[in-house]
Amino acid sequence: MEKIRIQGMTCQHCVMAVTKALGKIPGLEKVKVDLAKGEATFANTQNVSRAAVRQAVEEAGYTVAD
Ligand SMILES: [Cu+2]
Repeated sequence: MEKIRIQGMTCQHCVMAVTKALGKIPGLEKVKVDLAKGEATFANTQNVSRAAVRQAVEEAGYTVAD
């Protein structure tokens, strides 16, 4: 599993939005977003680049923290 830190999530709607954004990326599976920790974990089955993951999160309106 890979883990990213996400900034800007404040409620379950944010969690849903990020979960949906990541879930749309082919090759990302088992997406789980943790609001309290500000983290998303997922199985990256197709070597999706960090940049692509970051872009999806940012398009949903949130920020990936390195
Ligand atoms: Cu929210």
